[in-house]
Amino acid sequence: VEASIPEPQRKAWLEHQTSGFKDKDGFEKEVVRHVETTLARSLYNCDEQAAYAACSLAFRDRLILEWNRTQQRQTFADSKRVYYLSLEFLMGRALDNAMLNIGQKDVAKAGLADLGFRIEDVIEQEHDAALGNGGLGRLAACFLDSLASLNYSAWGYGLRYRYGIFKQEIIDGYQVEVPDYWLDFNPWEFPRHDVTVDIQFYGHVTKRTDDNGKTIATWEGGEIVKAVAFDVPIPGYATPSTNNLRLWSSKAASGEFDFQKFNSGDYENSVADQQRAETISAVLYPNDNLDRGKELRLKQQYFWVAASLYDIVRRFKKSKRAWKEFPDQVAIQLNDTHPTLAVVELQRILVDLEGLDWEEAWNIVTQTFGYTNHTVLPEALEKWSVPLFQHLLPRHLQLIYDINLFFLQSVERKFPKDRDMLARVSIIEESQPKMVRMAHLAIVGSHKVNGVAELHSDLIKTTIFKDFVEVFGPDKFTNVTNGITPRRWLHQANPRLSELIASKTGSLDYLKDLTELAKIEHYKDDKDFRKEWAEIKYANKVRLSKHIKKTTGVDVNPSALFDVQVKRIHEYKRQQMNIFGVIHRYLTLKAASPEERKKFQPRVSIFGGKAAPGYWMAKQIIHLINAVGAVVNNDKEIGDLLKVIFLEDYNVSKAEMIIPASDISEHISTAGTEASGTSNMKFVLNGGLIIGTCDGANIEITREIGEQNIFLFGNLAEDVEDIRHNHTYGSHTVDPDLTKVFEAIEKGTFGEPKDFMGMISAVRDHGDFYLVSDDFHSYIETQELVDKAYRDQEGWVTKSIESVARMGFFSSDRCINEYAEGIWNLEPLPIKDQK
Ligand code: 8GP
Repeated sequence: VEASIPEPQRKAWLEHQTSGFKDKDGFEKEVVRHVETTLARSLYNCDEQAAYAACSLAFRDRLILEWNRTQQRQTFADSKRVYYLSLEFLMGRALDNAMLNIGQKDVAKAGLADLGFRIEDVIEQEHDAALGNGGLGRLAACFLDSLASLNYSAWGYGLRYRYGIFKQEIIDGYQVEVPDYWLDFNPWEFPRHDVTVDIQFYGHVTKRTDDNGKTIATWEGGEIVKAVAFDVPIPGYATPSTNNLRLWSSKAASGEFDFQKFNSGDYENSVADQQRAETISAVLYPNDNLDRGKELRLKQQYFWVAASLYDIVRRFKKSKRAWKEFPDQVAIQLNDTHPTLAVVELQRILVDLEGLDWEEAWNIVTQTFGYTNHTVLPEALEKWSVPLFQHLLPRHLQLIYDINLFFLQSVERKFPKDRDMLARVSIIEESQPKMVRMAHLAIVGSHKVNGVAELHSDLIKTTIFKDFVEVFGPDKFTNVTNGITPRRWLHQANPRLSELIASKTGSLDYLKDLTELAKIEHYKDDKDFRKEWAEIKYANKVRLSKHIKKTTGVDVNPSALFDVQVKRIHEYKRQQMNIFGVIHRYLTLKAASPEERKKFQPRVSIFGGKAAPGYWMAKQIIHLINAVGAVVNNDKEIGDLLKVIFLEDYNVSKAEMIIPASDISEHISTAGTEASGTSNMKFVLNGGLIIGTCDGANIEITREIGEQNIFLFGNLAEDVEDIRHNHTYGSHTVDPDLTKVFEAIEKGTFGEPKDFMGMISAVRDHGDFYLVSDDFHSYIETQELVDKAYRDQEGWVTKSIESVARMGFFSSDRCINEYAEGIWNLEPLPIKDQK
């Protein structure tokens, strides 16, 4: 089978393996069978798309067998499961991942070659599954990979959006959004038309008293929408474990269309119900770190949460256990506040439908849930208006009021007469209209609350959730620093580097235990190793250069320093500071003599990322980057010394190509604003260095890899508040170098100045909330240090190797094990129990 599967997993896996392809001939046979029968085409008429389809179907067949076995094994074991509820799963492509995790990419490569295809071209045919915005959604995807790889019993629950995150086109330097219709051909999902749940909305509540004097609430009337399950297999790496991701799709409960209306000639309205129902799961909201409070979004949340809980409860009830055992069998993790209604829904099921006492039910609920917070940005904290709740989910609003009442009573006992405290922690904000604060509900309804990096977890305890630390005590709040799966982000994205590392660590075992990377540090002075290390980076840069040429028409020199910032466009992430820095560099180059210019380190500044369609400032930033590129890239005097590239439609599969090609990447958020960041980990794992602020996981990365291997700059989180205060009430002068940048823009160097005035006046006239000017000088200076360090190529390679060697901590496996132990109380399910 595969030499690349680590021992002893390989042994265990082989023992049980009945589902892999015997050899390349076995694989080819299956591909041909699918081409000829499933696809009904002949081999002579098989293009790359058809080869992709057949290859995926062949691998899918293998996955299904293990998937069924895993589900059986988990059911028979009857042990605890974790359910990861996330409104976003940014999965990217599945085929390459499936081949590698099953351990048969070599077989597929050889087989496809026999059939006349290059495996890379076949992989390229797949459309990304892009059911997420950014870091939060990709984290959920990395977690699924780790949960399966570590043999945990786990299910993901999400929504099957018909349209994922939009495709971004850049037209005349502006972002244009195009719908992402990704379901045309998707072999990785299985519709379960037999697994459906009726979900209720609107209606009213009646209350009556039963014979024992107990109040019984009944939610009646309103509208029913059907949730249909679609299952996606999640293969673990080097293990037969294949977990399930269940995505819900919405459908009209009343069937396809209204025959009565149709027959009476009212054609349009005959399908109206169906269309309205299908709207619920139609589209992913394209905002990252922003809450807009739209009714349809709340509908999505309840639809998904209610269907998932119905499923979870149904599974539990089959075991015939007592309700008090529920938290021993079920852990539910809330990925941010989006699924917080699950807290209320479970209480409703237990009290209204199952007849449990309030107290008993509430104990079960709070022991079941854990809540992960991913941001402290106030504009991202979810709030829903009470009137909207009342209209859409009348019974849930009542339950929230009851939950709040009991909670506030307990607070009052602890802090008698502290009315301010009560107002601050209340789940209901006493505004006009009143609002339900979802984060408060999530904290009250969970037994653990975690942040995603040390600094972030400290910040939530001292800022947004400070009062809750006093109410519940500090132990309820914990930290689990984010991680990334090394399977996708090293082995898949950078196969040559992965092999080189394996040649020194002895095997690919390090992909299962990333701390094994430490072994490569012994080779950091080995000449051949260093040479190959540098060659791999160069080859990755050549590949990216070709992509740049193909998509933008710009020639870049792969020997230049590649400086990359790819992530969602957001003021707090400060792409504006980066492009201002690029302009500063351009002005400096222009002012230099031809002789002086020769001393400059050539650079390619590469940007990528989507702006939320309604985020005007983010779109302006994209426009400026493109406008600067248009000038700089065509300036003959500058030539290769500076190029500015905006890569369109940044997504997971593009990240897999871009990240391994970076020399330096930018993680330059205003200190205290980026909860963790995860691409910082991906870049370093691929041998790129980073320039960054003391924010999120950058701090822990520094601690692991050493200060000499990272370029840190800028103000610290603890000083940000005072600096902002000074901007407003003290004297605020713009940094002189930045002023020159603004002057150049205002002179029209990059086109119509008024197109960019929003960005300038945010800094100059509106308090510079993100401290762009305050950090600018230290940013520019640190960039000069980067240039200098890069000119010492040998020193650079040493930094690169040392950094990779010390990245073991940032595997999502470590992270998942921490959740399992500290929050879910969950053990892996040993494979030997299989059968
Ligand atoms: C993101 C954080 O911005 C990022 O730093 C972190 O690495 C990532 O989550 C994974 O933890 N947060 C969000 O995307 C976010 O909070 N989104 C909306 C829920 C507000």
